[in-house]
Amino acid sequence: MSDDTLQVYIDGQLYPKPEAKISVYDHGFLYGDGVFEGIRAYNGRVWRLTEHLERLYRSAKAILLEIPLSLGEMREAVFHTLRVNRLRDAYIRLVVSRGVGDLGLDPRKCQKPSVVIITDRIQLYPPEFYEKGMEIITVTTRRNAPDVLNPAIKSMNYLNNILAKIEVIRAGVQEGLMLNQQGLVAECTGDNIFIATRNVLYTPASHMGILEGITRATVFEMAAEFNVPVHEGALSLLQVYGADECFLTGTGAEIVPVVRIDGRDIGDGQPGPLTRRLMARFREKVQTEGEPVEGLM
Ligand code: PXG
Repeated sequence: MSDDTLQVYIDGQLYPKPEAKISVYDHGFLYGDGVFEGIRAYNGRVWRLTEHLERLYRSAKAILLEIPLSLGEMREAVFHTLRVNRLRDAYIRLVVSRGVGDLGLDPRKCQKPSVVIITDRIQLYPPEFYEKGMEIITVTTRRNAPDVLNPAIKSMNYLNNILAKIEVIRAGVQEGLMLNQQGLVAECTGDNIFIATRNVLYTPASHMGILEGITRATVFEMAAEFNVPVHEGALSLLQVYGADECFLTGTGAEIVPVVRIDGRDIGDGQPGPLTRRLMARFREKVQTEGEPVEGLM
C-alpha cells in the first residue's frame, strides 16, 4: 500500500502526497510563523475534534492570525480529507501558517494564511511500552518561558521541543521531561505528565508553562468518573521520583506508563493499577465517543 496516493488538502484543493508543496516564501517555512494541531481518528470517528479545533483557533488568535475558514468549514474540510483517503484510523495534522510573504518578518506582507490538512497513518509506540512501561530522562533544555513564547500556544516554533528531543534520542530513550525556568516539572517534548501518589493524581498546572493537552483533559474526566482527585499545581522532580505511579498523555502516545526516570524506578518499576485503569477506559472511549465521519462508517 503506497502512501504516495494519499491526498493532502492545501488551501481548498487536494494534491497527491508527492505534489503537496508549500512556497519557500511561506512564513511558516521562513520563521515558524503559524499554528498547528495533531488529532486522531479511531474507527471512523475523530477524537475530540471540537476541542482540537478550538485550541487551533485560540492559538491562531494569540498570534493574531486570522484563519480564512470558519471553525465549521475547517471541520468539514477535515471530514472531507479523511473520506477522500478512506482513513478510519488516522493521524490528522492541521497546519495554518502566516502564508506567502517577502523575506522580512512583517506578517502584513503575507496576503493570506496557508491551510494544510494532512491525514496519514499513525506511527505507534511498540506495544511493549504499554505493557511494561517506558523509561524517560530529564533533559537539560528548559521549557520555553511562558512570558517569552507561551507553550500554551501550539505554534510551528517547536525548536525548544526538538532540542529536548535530541537529548532524548542521544540518551536512547523515548521521551524526556522538561523543567520550567524555576526548575519545576513542566511537560515532556510532546506529552503531558501525571503522577499518582496514594490514589491522588498530580499534574503541572497550566501556569507552569505547558500545552494544555486534550488527552490531559480526558484524564481529568476519567478521574472524576473514578472518584480520583486531580491536583493541578507545582510539581518537583523529587515528587515525581517518589510517586507510586507515573504516566504520560498525548494524542500520539495516548496514555503510556512511565516506570523509570533518570535511573529511578517509579513505585515498584511496573505500570501502576490506576494507570492501567485509565489506559483501559481511554481505549474504550476513543472507539465509541469520537465524532463520526459521514460516509466512513
Ligand atoms: N505537550 C506538548 C508540547 C505537545 O506538543 C502535548 C503536550 C499533548 O497534547 P494532546 O492535546 O495531544 O494531548 C503535545 C502534543 C509527535 C507530536 O509527533 C506530538 C504532539 C504534537 C505534535 C507532534 O510526537 N503532542
